[in-house]
Amino acid sequence: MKRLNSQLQKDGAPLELILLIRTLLAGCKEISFRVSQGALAGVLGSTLSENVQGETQKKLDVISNQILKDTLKESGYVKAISSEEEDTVVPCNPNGNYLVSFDPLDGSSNTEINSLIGTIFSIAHAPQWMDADDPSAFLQPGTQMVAAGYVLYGPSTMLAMTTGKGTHIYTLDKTHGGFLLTHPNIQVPAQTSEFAINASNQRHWEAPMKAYVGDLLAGADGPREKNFNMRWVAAMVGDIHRVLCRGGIFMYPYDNRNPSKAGKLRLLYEANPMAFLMEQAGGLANTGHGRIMEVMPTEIHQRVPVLLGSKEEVETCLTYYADAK
Ligand code: FDP
Repeated sequence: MKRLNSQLQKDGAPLELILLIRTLLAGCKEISFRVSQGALAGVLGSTLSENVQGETQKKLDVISNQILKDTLKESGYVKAISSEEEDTVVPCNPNGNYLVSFDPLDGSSNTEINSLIGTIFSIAHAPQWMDADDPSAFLQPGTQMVAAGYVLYGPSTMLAMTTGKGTHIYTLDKTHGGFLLTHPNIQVPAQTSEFAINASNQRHWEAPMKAYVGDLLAGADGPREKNFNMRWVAAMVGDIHRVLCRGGIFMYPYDNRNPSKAGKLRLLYEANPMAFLMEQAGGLANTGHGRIMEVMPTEIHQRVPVLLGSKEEVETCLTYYADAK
């Protein structure tokens, strides 16, 4: 079975990017180990890393953030980091060539119920003109990403990643510690009869989303003339993994609970990396008003509405937005 390294080489990734990805994944393997300790993670600690010893009472999302920060800072490849867990950017090596953005532990409320969680990341080139502590360097549209992916900490630990040459899924072989290519070049089915949304927010949605989901729920008796099934892991990384593997549409739309927030999910740490994976697997990723990867960020913690998944289903959803104009 092919290893990560040879697939990255086959996809033409430059050596320094490969080394950076391997460094990042070394941190994720340690997170995987700590996550697997579950409730014991705060009690037993780990023998894997010195740098977080003594901090084992912290929550797993804080520990995960620290692991990734330490690992990437030491690598020398990274000029700056932006993390969902940090108020502002973390400067690293002033001569580093890359910027890394991540959500260290997505769906962290699932840690309490031993359910799916994961790390989501993206990598872009560091502009030469920037200072390492300058957040504006991160304000690039998603089209500038050179790699993106997630590591899912589930019954097995899996990596979904793209460097722009298709989306590949790997499984961590814990016997030798490497990621093996188990699902090369996956393709999201264009059609689906499965959708994912937190329907408890229905009364807060905009009219097009209410109409679209209303028609899905009407099933074979409504205008869609077929029944749909609903799934909600409540960790984006788990829901997107399902959509990548067997199709579906995932939505966290704009809602009017807090009009100052454009959505719940973060552009840099969640929406953009998932959009890149989805598009590389033949799916679509949109805000309802345009392609996610073309959104020009105005600040690093920006939120966006997210509609992504099976191509034809996303297109159908978008017709409701177009009709509302
Ligand atoms: P969480 O707050 O648990 O980290 O990142 C936000 C996120 O999880 C997503 O992973 C998930 O899809 C969404 O929030 C779930 O939100 P709701 O609790 O509103 O359903």
